[in-house]
Amino acid sequence: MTSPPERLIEVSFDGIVGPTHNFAGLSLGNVASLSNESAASSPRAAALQGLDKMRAVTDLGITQAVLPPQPRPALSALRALGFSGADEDVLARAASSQPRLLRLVSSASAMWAANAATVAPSTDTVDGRLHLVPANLRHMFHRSLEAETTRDVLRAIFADPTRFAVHEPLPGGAHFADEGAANHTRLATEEGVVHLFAWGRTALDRGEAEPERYPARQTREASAALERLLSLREGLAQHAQQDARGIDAGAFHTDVVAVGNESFLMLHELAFRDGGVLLDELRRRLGDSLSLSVALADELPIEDAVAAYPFNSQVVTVRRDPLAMVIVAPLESRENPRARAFLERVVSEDNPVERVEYLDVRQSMRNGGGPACLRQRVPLTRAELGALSARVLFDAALEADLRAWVTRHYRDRLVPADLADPALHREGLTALDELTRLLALGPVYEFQR
Ligand code: SUG
Repeated sequence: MTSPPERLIEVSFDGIVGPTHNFAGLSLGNVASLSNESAASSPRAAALQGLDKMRAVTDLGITQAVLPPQPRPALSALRALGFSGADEDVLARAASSQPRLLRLVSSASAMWAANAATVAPSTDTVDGRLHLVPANLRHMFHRSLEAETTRDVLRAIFADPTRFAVHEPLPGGAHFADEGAANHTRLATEEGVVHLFAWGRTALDRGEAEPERYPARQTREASAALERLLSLREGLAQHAQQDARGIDAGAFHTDVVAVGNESFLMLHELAFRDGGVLLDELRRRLGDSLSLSVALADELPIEDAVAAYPFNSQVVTVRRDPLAMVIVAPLESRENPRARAFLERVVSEDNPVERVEYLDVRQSMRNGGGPACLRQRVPLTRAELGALSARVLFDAALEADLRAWVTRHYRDRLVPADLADPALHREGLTALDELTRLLALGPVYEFQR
């Protein structure tokens, strides 16, 4: 007789918001990013909102952890592009000749940890190790700068090679553009496990039904490569195309219009192309205990879903017996009557969802990142949890250290013109150097080597 598989503990790794958090209008197809371009930001408020969210999720009984920000402005990228001299000169030259480029290399976008990687837990893989593939984020220059540092950070945390495999980001250019877990959901019931991979366009073959107004970021070929690298056991993957109409309305990632947790999946009808066929297939594979909540466009127009982000919630399991879940949603979806009515309907239905908690992550939301964007889910066995390197698990002591650290180092107000200030760059290096010691991460950044 074989014993039942061990119950996994889902650890929520949130990206700590970086000291250059600002509104630069960088992401075509991301409505919030474009509409808030050049508004003043508050890096300090953003980072504290992130810590408040981690506290709220911890209080729900979830194991919470952190991922550090990345050094920005990324002078290494400016140097690679031919700007030379001392740090001050590199900054000054980039600021005067290509201010837009300075914005790109200054984004704190690594805060959206859902885009950091795609993960398969050890229960689902052929070699019984946890696999992580850092996302190459090739679709957008400012995000592509994250991949290598993310890999190094993940290798510092998931350091034990007998338990963890941290792969290289996918190679090449736009053909294998990968956005990480924003386009991936793991569903699990007593009857089975499905890794649902979503993609928006094809790279090698002629695609069909692709968006016209806004770009599709993830390719089908990238998702197929992820399935191979994650070393998933036979038959666990399911691939689906994002609905082009959703992308054209601003659902640049699947997690803007769909979220799943274990036996529960909530989605907008414009999340997937041929969504009905997909849901039938999921029911067939996962059985009757799979709960589905679908928002129809009549009830919740796609524009409201994109503006208020009810699907960019975290859905967390708060009790096992009987199974109970909580939706952690952004405040914006309480303020939007249709988004709120939809979430209330979900709570009222026969499914594991007990209630909704609304959180203020407005600084992140104004760049198109809700609660779900801010976290990477990593399902671990108890032994794997104990084998993490570095001090990344969020407890009262780490929380206090991080709050003090943010208050010490972060500016309260930033406008894009401040990005040229050499003092901002120095403040960032000092803060991050201190943070790596606080988190016992070792020298993960290039500037520390
Ligand atoms: O990639 N915004 C991010 C938001 C990512 C949200 N993540 C998930 N849905 N998982 C993006 O578009 C905007 C930055 C700016 O405009 O300053 C930005 O990069």
